[in-house]
Amino acid sequence: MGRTSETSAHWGTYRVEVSADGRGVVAARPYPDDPDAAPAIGNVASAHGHRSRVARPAVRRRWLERGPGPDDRRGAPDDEYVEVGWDTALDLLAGELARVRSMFGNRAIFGGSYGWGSAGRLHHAQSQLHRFLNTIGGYTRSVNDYSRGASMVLLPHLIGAPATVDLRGKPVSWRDIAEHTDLLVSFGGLRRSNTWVVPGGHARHAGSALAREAGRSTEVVALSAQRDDVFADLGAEWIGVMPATDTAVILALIHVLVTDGLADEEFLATYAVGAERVRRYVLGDVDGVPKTPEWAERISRTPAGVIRELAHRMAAGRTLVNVVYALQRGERGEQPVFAALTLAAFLGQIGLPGGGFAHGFGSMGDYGVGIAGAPLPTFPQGRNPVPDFIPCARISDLLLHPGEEIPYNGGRLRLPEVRLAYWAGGNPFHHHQDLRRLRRALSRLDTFVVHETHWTPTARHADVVLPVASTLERDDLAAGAGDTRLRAVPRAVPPHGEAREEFWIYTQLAERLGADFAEGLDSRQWLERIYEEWRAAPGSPPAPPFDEFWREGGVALPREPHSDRVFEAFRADPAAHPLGTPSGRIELFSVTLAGFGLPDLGGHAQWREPAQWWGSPLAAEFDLHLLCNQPSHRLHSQLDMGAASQSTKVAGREPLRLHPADAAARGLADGDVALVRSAQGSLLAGVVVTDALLPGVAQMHTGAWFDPSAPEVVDCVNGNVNVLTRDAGTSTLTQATSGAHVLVTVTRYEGPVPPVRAYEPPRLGSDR
Ligand SMILES: Nc1nc2c(c(=O)[nH]1)N[C@H]1C(S)=C(S)[C@@H](COP(=O)(O)OP(=O)(O)OC[C@H]3O[C@@H](n4cnc5c(=O)[nH]c(N)nc54)[C@H](O)[C@@H]3O)O[C@H]1N2
Ligand SMILES: Nc1nc2c(c(=O)[nH]1)N[C@H]1C(S)=C(S)[C@@H](COP(=O)(O)OP(=O)(O)OC[C@H]3O[C@@H](n4cnc5c(=O)[nH]c(N)nc54)[C@H](O)[C@@H]3O)O[C@H]1N2
Ligand SMILES: [Mo]
Repeated sequence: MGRTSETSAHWGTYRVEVSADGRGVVAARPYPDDPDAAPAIGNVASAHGHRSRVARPAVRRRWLERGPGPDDRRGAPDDEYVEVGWDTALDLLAGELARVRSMFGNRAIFGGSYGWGSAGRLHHAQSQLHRFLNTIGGYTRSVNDYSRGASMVLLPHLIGAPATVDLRGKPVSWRDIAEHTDLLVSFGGLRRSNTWVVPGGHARHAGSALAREAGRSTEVVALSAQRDDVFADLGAEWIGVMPATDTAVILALIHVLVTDGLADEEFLATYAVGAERVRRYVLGDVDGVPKTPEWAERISRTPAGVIRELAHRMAAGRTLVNVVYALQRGERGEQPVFAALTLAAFLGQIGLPGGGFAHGFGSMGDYGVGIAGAPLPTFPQGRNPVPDFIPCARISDLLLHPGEEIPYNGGRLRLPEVRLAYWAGGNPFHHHQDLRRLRRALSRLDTFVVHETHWTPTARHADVVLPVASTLERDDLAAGAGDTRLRAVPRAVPPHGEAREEFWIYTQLAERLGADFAEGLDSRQWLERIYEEWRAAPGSPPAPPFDEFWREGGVALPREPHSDRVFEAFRADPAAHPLGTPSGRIELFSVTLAGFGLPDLGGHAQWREPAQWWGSPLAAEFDLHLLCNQPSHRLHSQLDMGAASQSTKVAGREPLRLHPADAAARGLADGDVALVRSAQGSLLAGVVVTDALLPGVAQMHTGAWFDPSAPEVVDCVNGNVNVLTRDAGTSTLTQATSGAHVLVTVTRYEGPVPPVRAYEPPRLGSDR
């Protein structure tokens, strides 16, 4: 029996058991006192030394032999890599960075590198990459995220930037709900499995116990196309709504409040602008269409009587309106957020304890835990002198349309000409939409560089792949926002094969390029430095010197509740504490947004038909609405080859859930292989029949590794939903991802079923 070692991931804090020789990971086990440990821990041991680990630096043979340049064979299943020594790899890469910089300037390097990487304050993959690129003159960056990209751009116009930050960082807490809230209405389910994940990880999973506690005193209603979308033990009431149609239901709720005299006129007059415009719109004065519950039923299939009754219940007591992130991750995804905020304003409870508007319950594990949290140690990134950027979900547009302009947030962005993309800590073949289009986009690059622990599909599209040490193979510090403990995360085992810390890689590259990345310190010294700088900073809690902290395994963080909330101060005195909007109030009609004159978003919340919904012309051919949401047994695509993730697979690939009527109509039963097609692409999936879905709705999790090894059959044999989704911005305002859903058609797959090859490394040759 070997040692055990404490570690931290985005899916929690747990213990790994090291093999007797000290090199391998035998088991990973949750702490017995973790009230809701994540099943994803069960992926760690099997994935750690898996054959899909990148063991040595590798260069694509075609790039090595032909030099940098566009190549439409990037990612071809039979593409060969040449394993090289570190010196060769670093010389080649430094030479290529120097070439791109001198010929095209630093803006030709795309270093946005979106992705979650792993938990850890020092070895944070993006911070490390950004710091390195800044030391050599900067890079084209990306802004916003795939999680809440539409809301991040929309909400500052409606409530101002500080209140937008609060909505994520200082929301109404589960305790506030337990104490004050009569009714919690959530658009989108409160999924327990989503709360297993917290950016940076938490010492223990506190959220679900708090949710359960709240569920004892507060009525919970969830509107979703899936009945099992809510904590099973929350006793929530389910209201079915077809995907992407919530806005219609919300407008009808406002309609009832207005027509039945339930709107809080005083709140609207004091704290909001534009209520009159909304009123005229919902009454139909503007377009001749009153937004009645009957109108909403025709769009959403939610019964009119249910909507009417819900409006009355919401007005009867303290009500909190929650919107999960997924609702805005679709075309016209701003509208449900805009409409729900408007609804909360008509109810008049924004800024009251347990009332108002929330945007994150059921989406992230730290949401509503209610601890303010101290500042955390960070690795400084330096300054990026390059002004160019894209909203992160416009990556394919960037590479396919250099020099062109795209509309964004009321202005226009010119897309720079990028020659080299450098990715560390993300998996665009997991996160991006329309993977066929992404492949075309990546083929335009001169050079694609990827740092990875595993041969992900993204690594398999890269020209230079550098193997990096995983969390278990390096010393780090970890904590998430609102955490109770800053933890030491000691290295459990030595790096796999020839993998190295990214810190070392950037130090070496910077040296070759005449830049200074490390300031003369090694990574252990930097760990101590960021800890000591944090400890000395004003606002940090009392903490021991580094050596003692490391020996103890961590230090407690204060458990203060949130204070100085923007909405509370605003409610108490709107003149003294105006919101950061042009009017200083909640803008239910925004003159700014209206003034942008955008074709797909106006000054107030509106029902705008998205491209992907059951009523669209496209639905004549693609007759099922597929929800593509977060996986329960992994984080995104991470460790998909691990035991827990693999235990969820059906017929050896990602499951597709279908309503019994939809399955029967297609001759499908549990365990069958289905062919799923959209206007964008096709995949194979394993069938699960369940009455937890509305008829006409299907569901698959994101995160199965893209497997293009049988192109004559489908685009992905392993069931990666992003071959199906459409790469269209949420709107010309926000330009965020619209990956949450897509219209599809499903049939029985009759041919011989191709094997899944996603977790095999590519063909590897050697220069030795
Ligand atoms: N259709 C659809 N698509 C979606 C979504 C959806 O709902 N539907 N959700 C979107 C959302 S919200 C998000 S946040 C994104 C997530 O997208 P990503 O964050 O890109 O997904 P991950 O699988 O977490 O990718 C992280 C990668 O980093 C690697 N990694 C881990 N540690 C390290 C490290 O220390 N260094 C380096 N270099 N690499 C490391 C992992 O092996 C993994 O490949 O997906 C988005 N995509
Ligand atoms: N276990 C686990 N937890 C995770 C993650 C993970 O990969 N694994 N990823 C994390 C990340 S990065 C993020 S951003 C969050 C995302 O958090 P969310 O966006 O909240 O998560 P999803 O599971 O994509 O969607 C939640 C639910 O919304 C419902 N839904 C989708 N579209 C609609 C709609 O149009 N109307 C209604 N009413 N409901 C709809 C779906 O039924 C879905 O189950 O999750 C985080 N939590
Ligand atoms: Mo996310």
